[in-house]
Amino acid sequence: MKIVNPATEDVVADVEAADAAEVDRAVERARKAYAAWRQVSPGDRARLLRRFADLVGEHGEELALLELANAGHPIGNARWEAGSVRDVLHFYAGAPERDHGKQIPVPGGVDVTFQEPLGVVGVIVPWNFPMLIMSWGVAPALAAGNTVIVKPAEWTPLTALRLAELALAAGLPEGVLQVLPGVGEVAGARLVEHPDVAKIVFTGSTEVGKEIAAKAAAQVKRVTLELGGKSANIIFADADLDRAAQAAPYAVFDNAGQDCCARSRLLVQAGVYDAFMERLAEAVRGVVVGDPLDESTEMGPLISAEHLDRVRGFVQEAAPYLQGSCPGGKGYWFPPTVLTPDVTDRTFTEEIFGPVVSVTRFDDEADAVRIANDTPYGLSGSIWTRDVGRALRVSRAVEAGALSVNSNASVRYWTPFGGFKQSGLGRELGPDALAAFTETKNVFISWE
Ligand code: TXE
Repeated sequence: MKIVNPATEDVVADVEAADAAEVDRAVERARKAYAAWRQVSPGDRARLLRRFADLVGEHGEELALLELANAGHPIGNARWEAGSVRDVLHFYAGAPERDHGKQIPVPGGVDVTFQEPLGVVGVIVPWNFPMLIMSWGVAPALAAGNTVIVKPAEWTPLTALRLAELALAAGLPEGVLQVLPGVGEVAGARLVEHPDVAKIVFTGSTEVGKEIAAKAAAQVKRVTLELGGKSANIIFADADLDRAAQAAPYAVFDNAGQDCCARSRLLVQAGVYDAFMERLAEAVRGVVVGDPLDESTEMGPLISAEHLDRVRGFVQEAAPYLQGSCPGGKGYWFPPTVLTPDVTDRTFTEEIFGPVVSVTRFDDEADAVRIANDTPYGLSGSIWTRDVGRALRVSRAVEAGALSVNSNASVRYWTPFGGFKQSGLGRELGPDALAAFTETKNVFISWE
């Protein structure tokens, strides 16, 4: 597979794609490694994961530059992502030593619960945040005592491969963490179908997620799914309009809109619509799009020529209200774009996954909630208001898994993350993610 820098179109690597037989061999290695890994004492498992985290920290700049060259992320973002991978590994490294289980009072004996690992876990990763999303599956899965096979996206295997090398260098035994680059329909599909893979963690399109869920159901295989989104950014008339308008572009143009949490629907209360749009236009024109290596760059290119065509196709159907600027020439560039479509238009209802925001106006709180919920998705969203009661009422009413009030941010590794409705199944991150990588076993010991 030719790996291309999306900012320059240069080929930066040529990576072998694993076929189904290679997946089978990897599963066999992971199964053997599992027998030993689950016996590693909690303290030793914690120490190994901390060493892995420290190595990621020491190699942070290298990982950031690799992500930049492979996924086109601006250097500032890529550095943050490398730091976050380190932090996620540290966060879960402490878990093996705090896995306390329960002792439940019952008559006739003692009853205890154990959290047992599942076995071999397959983590199928998309191209939008390659190393970050990989760490969300890998860190809790390893901490819980599973072994892991990662299938990175076709476009972006480089940081995943480097992370696997760092895991080995940290002392994780062979076979505990493997990375198998390959084509989704071949290597990914085999991981899903393999009877010795106990669980699949998948982040990607809703379409493929549904297919994986159906195949997994046939084997009662565990799945965690993190799928698409069309999240709402709701601006009430009593909000701090300057702050809300300053933040709105970054709620959707970060990572060039290739973010499942992108607030790609902007809902503005009618009374402040004009005032807000004026501020928004200024903020959008200020978004710095360009060379990912430039420290001042805020938005890079799209991932591929195919994806650029797809995003262009959406925008061609609408007359843009406003477009920012972007470089011409080589690279898959698309400018920050604001649309004001009808709420039934495709640009308002479908995930574009590019730097495109569709704006509409609403009358009151009930109207805002109705529009926000009128979608099969339910991943994230923002509510901008100075009224605490309204913030709480609307937060409870919006059908989404990760909401923020007077903020754009969805992901903090301390807290649970995942979607309502067709945005996913299960939760990643936070303390509860460990439960998704274990089975609860109950043992009763009679004292009779
Ligand atoms: O995703 P795919 P694509 C959305 C976004 C984007 C669209 C298409 O709207 O425009 O999906 O992106 C692997 N069995 N998101 O086509 O195909 C594949 O190799 C097993 C949202 O890239 O879902 C890759 O590793 N695996 C999103 C991963 O699945 C399969 C992130 C995701 O690829 C497979 C990415 C199969 N049959 C796209 N087919 C988010 N939630 O953040 C593919 N794969």
